[in-house]
Amino acid sequence: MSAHLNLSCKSPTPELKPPKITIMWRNLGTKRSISKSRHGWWRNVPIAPKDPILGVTEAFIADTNPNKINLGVGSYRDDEGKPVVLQCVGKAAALIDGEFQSGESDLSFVTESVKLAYGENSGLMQERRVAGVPALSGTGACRLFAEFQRRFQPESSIYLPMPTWSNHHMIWRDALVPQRTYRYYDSESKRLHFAALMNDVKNAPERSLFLLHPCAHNPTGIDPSEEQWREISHLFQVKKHFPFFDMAYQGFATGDLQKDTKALRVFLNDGHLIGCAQSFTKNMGLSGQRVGCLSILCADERQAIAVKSQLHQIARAMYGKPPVHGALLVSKILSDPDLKALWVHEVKGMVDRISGMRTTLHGKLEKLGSSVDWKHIVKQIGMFCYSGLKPEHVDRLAREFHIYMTYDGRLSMAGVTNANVDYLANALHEVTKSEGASSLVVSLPKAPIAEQTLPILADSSAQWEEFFDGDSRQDFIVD
Ligand code: PGU
Repeated sequence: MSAHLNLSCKSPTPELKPPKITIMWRNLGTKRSISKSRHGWWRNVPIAPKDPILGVTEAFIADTNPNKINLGVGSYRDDEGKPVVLQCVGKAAALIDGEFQSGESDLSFVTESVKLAYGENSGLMQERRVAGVPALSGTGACRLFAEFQRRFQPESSIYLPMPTWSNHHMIWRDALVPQRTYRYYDSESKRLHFAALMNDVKNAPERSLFLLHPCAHNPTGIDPSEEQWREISHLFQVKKHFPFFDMAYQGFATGDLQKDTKALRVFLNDGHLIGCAQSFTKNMGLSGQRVGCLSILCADERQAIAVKSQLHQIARAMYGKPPVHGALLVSKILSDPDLKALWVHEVKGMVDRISGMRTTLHGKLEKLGSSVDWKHIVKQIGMFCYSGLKPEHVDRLAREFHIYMTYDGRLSMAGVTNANVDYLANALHEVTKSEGASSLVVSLPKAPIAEQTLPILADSSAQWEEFFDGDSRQDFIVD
């Protein structure tokens, strides 16, 4: 402003104003007008709702109490509550150190991942019918598939189990794929609601796409038995449905990586074409590397080439290619017999620790004389216990005991250790003292979680209650 005044003062006549105008034009960009336009662009952007899972970690980090426990996110921790670098990963890292990290590592990573999911001896690889691409972990693999679905089955919906991993709703919402749900869990018996599931599969229009958790279902910790998978697969054949398996926890259901693929084997034996998202986040402890694989089993090699080319093209416009370091680690471990044996052993170790903690926690609660029936802690499998704790319990646990979990009462058992299990058992006993034996019944969300703003530490549990009406079957469409 002062520059403008000084210069204009030098102008002897009004005709010499043009340079002054130029300067005035520059001066429009003064502090005030710049800041105004900067604020203008995104003025209408509201703060995004907290993520139901990641928001729990944020609240945990902000808590300074030394007794705090994070049972929110499903990532493995050792008995000291620390993230684990598996020995096989450390050894593989030393072996690939200095290796030229070119795009060529893709091939062996995808081949090894597909063998792990579809079976070593499956002839599918020789038949070249599997279109597989590396993906940005399990999330990225699901997102890529959702995008592929929208492009090549634009009229289709995705059927998601109710309940499911909350991000499934957001992934398919952002891909603009309409969502439907199918019943999965019976809150009263805390078991698979098999009859309802079959009913919903049967009543879905022919040629529907279903997302299935092949093992260690998140959040319920309940999987169909092999016999039930056979029945589901048979019904899928009759209805010509497409199964998309989201396998984020291979190994965590039984401790045996191969046994955990039983759902895929059943469907493959029945001749289905399938899709599969694989994640190495949990079973290799590679959370920071974002390593995953998306594969689609096609009718023949020609189809597989076309599908793969489309997957590559979709990924190219979204993020190019995933980083190769994690994929190199995984392919090294899967292709080296010694490293693979070590990995298999370490997966078993993680699963045994979690199931040991289930037994210990259950025993402690019984010892405390809890009136609540906690048997489901030991009956459920995988990383989570779908406890049945209500939002008000979750609230109290966070406020009074500094114990954090998602509002649906899901506890990540991987966060339970010998050092904190007594404290946790006491807290659980304390907040459920007034409950009767059968009172811990989960209310299932009545609408897609992604559609609503979830309270993280709600001031009143009434906000949470809005999400529930006890009706487990909800159909909804995202426009
Ligand atoms: N699919 C399911 C069923 C999952 O539970 C998860 C992770 C993923 C896919 C994504 O796997 P990434 O390999 O990590 O991309 N669910 C965890 C982790 C936290 C989160 O929401 O990302 C959980 O706590 O539910």
